[in-house]
Amino acid sequence: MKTRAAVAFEAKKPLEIVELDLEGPKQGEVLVEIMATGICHTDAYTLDGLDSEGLFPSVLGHEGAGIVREVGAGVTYVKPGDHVIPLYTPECRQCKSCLSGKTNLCTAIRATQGKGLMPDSTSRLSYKGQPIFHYMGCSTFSNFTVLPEIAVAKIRTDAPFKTACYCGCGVTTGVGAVVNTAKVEPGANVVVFGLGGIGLNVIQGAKLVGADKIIGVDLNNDKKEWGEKFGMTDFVNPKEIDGDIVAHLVELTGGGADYTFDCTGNTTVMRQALEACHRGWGVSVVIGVAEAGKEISTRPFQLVTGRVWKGSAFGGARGRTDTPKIVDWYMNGKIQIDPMITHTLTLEEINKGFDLMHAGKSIRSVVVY
Ligand code: NAD
Ligand code: AHE
Ligand code: ZN
Repeated sequence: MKTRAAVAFEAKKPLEIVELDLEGPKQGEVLVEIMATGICHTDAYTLDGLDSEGLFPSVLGHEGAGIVREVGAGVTYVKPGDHVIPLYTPECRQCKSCLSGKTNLCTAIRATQGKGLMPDSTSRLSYKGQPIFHYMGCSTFSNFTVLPEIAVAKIRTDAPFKTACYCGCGVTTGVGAVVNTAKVEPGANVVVFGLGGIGLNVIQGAKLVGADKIIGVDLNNDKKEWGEKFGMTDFVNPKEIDGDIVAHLVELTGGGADYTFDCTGNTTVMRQALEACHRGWGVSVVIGVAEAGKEISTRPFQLVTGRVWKGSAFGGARGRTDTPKIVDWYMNGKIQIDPMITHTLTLEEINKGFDLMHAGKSIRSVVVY
């Protein structure tokens, strides 16, 4: 079949809207009509050529929601008509990682996913006879896409696509990092670095679990009002304080934060986030994705004296099990999504979404097909 898609033909070039050929679902795969997709900073990072796994030409996008239109042989989990969220962190429930109960990082199809291919090592997408790479196993910047059945989460049918798609990455990542990875407890002091589409969800997760102080750190003063909408109690712009940001935050938290979260992808900020933690027990969670070649460092003494450095992918959420629950939390009013969708675009306008993100003018732009 044909599908309209925004293709990343080359790094650092705008996406091009073209009609692609899409092969139908094979054994264990499903065809999904994507109804809406968010634009996450990770899409921009890959398009900018900063991802060591970045491949071109490819169809980016990993924050979608849609409807199953066709299923391949042997598919039992979903049927045509089901509403689903594509999962860049699938859940096979059979691999060593899934069975460990210790991680959400299913390994069943990770190797081919990282090569931009389906599990049988081929692509379903092509343009003028040449294969186009999939992206993060999702490629939601295509109106139709093919996914393994273990890489879709079935969600309730009354959730609007335009907001539910954000649970395919940003909402689940931010809220999940608080609830699943850090396990923030009521009364804790929390510092969130980077108040974008992820950081604001960390803030609302911290508020949800009853954190006490929730301090937001961002270079963009417009983010103060945004943070406050979701439960931030204090705002710090590192450019506007006297002296060192770490010392400032340690002072503000009465000795250091119980939990800090990096939602910037900047390795200098990651170090600051660790060092702003309380001696003896503070936990710092790296969520931001750093560009290829970057490394983090700190004095080992920071760890010897009890600070803990952790990372979180997709908020530690088990794809098929936890994503539908996050959608329920939204539908039941426990968490908010609507105010964060600042821009709704057509597929033809998708490059505007990247521009708005780079200019710090959007929280989430969503393309509605
Ligand atoms: P965004 O562009 O919406 O927000 C980033 C925010 O960080 C902006 O408000 C910006 O002003 C702020 N910022 C940038 N540099 C800063 C600095 N030095 N100090 C303080 N604030 C700074 O991006 P997003 O969609 O929220 O994504 C944030 C990061 O999380 C990206 O690196 C993205 O790739 C990553 N991410 C990771 C996961 C995961 O599973 N680990 C999932 C989604 C996104
Ligand atoms: N491919 C990059 C790393 C990119 C990365 O860390 N991705 C996150 C999700 S970001 C979503 O917006 C993730 O889940 N990683 C786990 C995984 O298995 O990819 C690189 O550095 O090579
Ligand atoms: Zn993302």
